[in-house]
Amino acid sequence: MSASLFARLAERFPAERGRVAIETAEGAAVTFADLLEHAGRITALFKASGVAPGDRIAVQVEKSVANVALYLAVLQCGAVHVPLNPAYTPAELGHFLKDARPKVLVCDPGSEAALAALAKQGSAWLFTLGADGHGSLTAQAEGLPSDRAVAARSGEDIAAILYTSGTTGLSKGAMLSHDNLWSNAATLHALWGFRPGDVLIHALPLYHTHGLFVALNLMLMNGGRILLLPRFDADQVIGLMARATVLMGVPTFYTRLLASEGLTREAAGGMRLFVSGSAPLLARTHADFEARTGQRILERYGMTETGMSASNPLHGERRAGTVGLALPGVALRVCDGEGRALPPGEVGVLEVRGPNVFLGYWNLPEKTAAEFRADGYFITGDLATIAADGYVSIVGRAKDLIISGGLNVYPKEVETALDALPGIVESAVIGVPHPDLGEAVVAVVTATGEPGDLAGALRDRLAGFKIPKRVLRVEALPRNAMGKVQKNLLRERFAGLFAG
Ligand code: MCA
Ligand code: AMP
Repeated sequence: MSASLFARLAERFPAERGRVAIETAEGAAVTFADLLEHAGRITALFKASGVAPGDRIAVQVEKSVANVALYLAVLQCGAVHVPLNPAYTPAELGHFLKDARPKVLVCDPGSEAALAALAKQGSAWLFTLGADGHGSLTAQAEGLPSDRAVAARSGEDIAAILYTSGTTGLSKGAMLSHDNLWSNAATLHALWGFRPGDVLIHALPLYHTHGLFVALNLMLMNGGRILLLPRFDADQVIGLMARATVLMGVPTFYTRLLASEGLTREAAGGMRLFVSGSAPLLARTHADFEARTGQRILERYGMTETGMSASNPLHGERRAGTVGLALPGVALRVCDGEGRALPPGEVGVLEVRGPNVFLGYWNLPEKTAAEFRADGYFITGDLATIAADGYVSIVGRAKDLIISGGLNVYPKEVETALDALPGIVESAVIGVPHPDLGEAVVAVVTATGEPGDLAGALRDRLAGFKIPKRVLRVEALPRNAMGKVQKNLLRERFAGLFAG
């Protein structure tokens, strides 16, 4: 059998294709037959447009069933899926298109006009997902017979490129192979005890690892049924719990669920699994959730470059404040700066090796080489300890990264955008504890004159989630003897900014 992720997923679809794969918030039931039919028609259109295996297809669309069919179609024709957050501005998108050089860009009808020039510049076909728009993929695919051929792929071929920001401020494309994605989904499927009849509340976006490769792939291989919500809404999710068994979310989901009075033991009674990841879950949230629902959240740890690497157990101790044990087949170690393994309990940088670890960064062989040890371990940049019994705790980050509501923000990118604004002398962007988002983006700036509405001025350059929630003006940024800005001092000084 081909190692194509599409082929492997489809092989696990229920023989009875009339079974429901996805239910939408509007109550539409989409069967596996519908999904395959839809994906087949898009495949036919892509082939007619000259898409060949290995070509990149960039996708910047809102979440929908059509988005799922599109993802499957990209895999079916052997192309490389490049999902992009719809919040990215055309300015941000320019970099991804220049780097990935996609053959096709699919966007929402509303952004067609704004992206036409970019697509043309990159010689990419521009399609829109939805009935409207000049280049409606939906309308054009509708008239075509559904193509059921699946392009043969080897396990090492690239299935997807996911952009993940870099310390230089420019995003790097993490190349994930068919084997990477399949092995991780299969491991989690077994580890978390997925079984026929499981129903997942899907409230995560479809452009990141968590919502796409963990939640979606797992449920597709389980044979459905997904309750697909366009976005996270605490009360809606609580209302659906009576009909569901599993929820996957970022910590902000859990703090928002706890903020709703509707979250009770009864409401959550039919659920068998609550998974949290993408950012640290506070031990307090863990405890509060258990007190309220009687259920212990299962926290796991992952990264775009590696998929999931560690998880608390389904059966056995789910230890709050830890991300559990290395997944079966995955090796984790904590090392000093030179890659020497440290004894249990000592803090160092977490390194990972296994079938889940990506192929490297697209177009960046040197950057890729710098992030791997000679023995194949990938250096995560997360600070961790591993206890004698194997439980891993993420205790900090060696990389200058802010995780806000489960979304990554690289300070350097925001600082570069701020520094380009008139009146700004220099800036330091930090993450500050925030009760809803975990960490909030805060900018500390020095400026000449009155800088005005800085956040507003960033709107056409940066996606909304990267825009500082607060901009604080200071006389001077604290520096060490080397002249480096001491962000730790700024973090301490402003730690209470959002308290209460
Ligand atoms: C939206 N906004 C945010 C965020 N999301 N600001 C800061 N941080 C955020 N995460 C801003 C918008 O720009 C907008 O601002 C305003 O908040 C309202 O936007 P809206 O879309 O209504 O927000 P929301 O629905 O409240 O979304 C918050 C959210 C969402 C539910 C936490 O961000 C979310 O679903 N996050 C999950 C992300 C995720 O999937 N992470 C996994 C990455 P304005 O009005 O000013 O424009 S994968 C990963 O990390 C690894 C591999 C792993 O281990 O999983
Ligand atoms: P991303 O770059 O979007 O793939 O995000 C990956 C990063 O999210 C990791 O390197 C960690 O810093 C963080 N992360 C993911 N899961 C957890 C977790 N359970 N606890 C703490 N940090 C996490």
